[in-house]
Amino acid sequence: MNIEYLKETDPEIYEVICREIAREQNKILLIASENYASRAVIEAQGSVLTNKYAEGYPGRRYYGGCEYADIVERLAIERAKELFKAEHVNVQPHSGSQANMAVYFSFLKPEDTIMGMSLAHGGHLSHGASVNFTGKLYKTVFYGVNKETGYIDMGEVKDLAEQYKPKMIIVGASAYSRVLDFEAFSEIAKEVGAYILADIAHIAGLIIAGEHPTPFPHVDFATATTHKTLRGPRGGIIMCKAEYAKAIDRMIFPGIQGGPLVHVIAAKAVAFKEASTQGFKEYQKGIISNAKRLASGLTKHGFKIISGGTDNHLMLVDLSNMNVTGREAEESLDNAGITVNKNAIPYDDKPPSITSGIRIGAPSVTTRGMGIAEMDEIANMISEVIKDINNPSTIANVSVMARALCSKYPIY
Ligand code: DSN
Repeated sequence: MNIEYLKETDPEIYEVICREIAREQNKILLIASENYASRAVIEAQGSVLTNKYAEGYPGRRYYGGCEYADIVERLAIERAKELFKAEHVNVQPHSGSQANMAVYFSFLKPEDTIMGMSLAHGGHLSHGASVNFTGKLYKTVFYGVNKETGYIDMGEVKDLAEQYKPKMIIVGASAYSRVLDFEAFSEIAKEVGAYILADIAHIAGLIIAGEHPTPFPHVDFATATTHKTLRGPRGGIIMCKAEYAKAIDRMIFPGIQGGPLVHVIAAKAVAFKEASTQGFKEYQKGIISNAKRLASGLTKHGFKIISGGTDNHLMLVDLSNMNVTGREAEESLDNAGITVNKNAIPYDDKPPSITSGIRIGAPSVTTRGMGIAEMDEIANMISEVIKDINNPSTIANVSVMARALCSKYPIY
């Protein structure tokens, strides 16, 4: 990465970025929501478009000099519409949470009831968690996963919807390894007269590639982030039916945001172009086969995977039978050169700062070209660390192996 001007101007930040590049290169990154954006995405995001104010929408701006911002945003919108087969797209949300906020604020009033997946079972903060604005503004009802199977219990979803009559049902997750049945959710929403929002932040790339069912035409709205399986810049996006377009656009600007981040929108457009290629489809297939292989490798080593495996890019590992907490595992694995995040498992008896599990995802290792054989190596390394978690020499040995593996797969 060429950041030579920065070296002259701000050696401290330059140094930190160099160290971050080395961290990303030298560790096996298994955080399910992260990825390595392409150089082209990073170049667009690092461009002079950051200088431009462009409040409004293409052709209807509140500043002069927006002719190139207009081209950028129109390209991003058209590419996203094509990829997701969506009637309308807004590419301005700065994040997934703001995308969700715009949907809620457009169609709900405070005290309305929303129903989402429980954060403790793999849902997301912005789907009604009590510590989030959604939990403070709205009444909330949560569905979860079945204790025995680890799958979402659609019978429970239906019963809760009938009982609480939510105004909006949210289908989406941050730590659920199975297929989301958008059609079944939408049937339930129709039956109780609820709007339906699909939050596809984690699985956007899989959906584009046809590796997960698409939410459209079943849902009213879909929100996503662009930096997870989609592999673009950090940011958000809203897709919706044409009838909701005006309300959504007005809520993003001027409702909850000011000037769009034109440089990020340019990088989103680049990512959408990359996502339209056959190579991207193969990449998404690779993510799933790597995730499945990691899950089966860990299972062979005696680890319990919630729901018994994965259909997507991630898995939740229950460490209770290993007598190790998620926090201990996260720390020791990172010291061994393998970065994961501690994660509550469904029905966890430990607090979120400790947890009984870790979440593992395959997008980043797949981006750098690793395949089945490497997944087996990684499963072995994880097993060695967790089973000998108090032994510094095991951690040191694994960190040498992790670094050697990473050196075969440069990220940039
Ligand atoms: N924080 C993200 C994740 O890690 O899944 C979701 O927004």
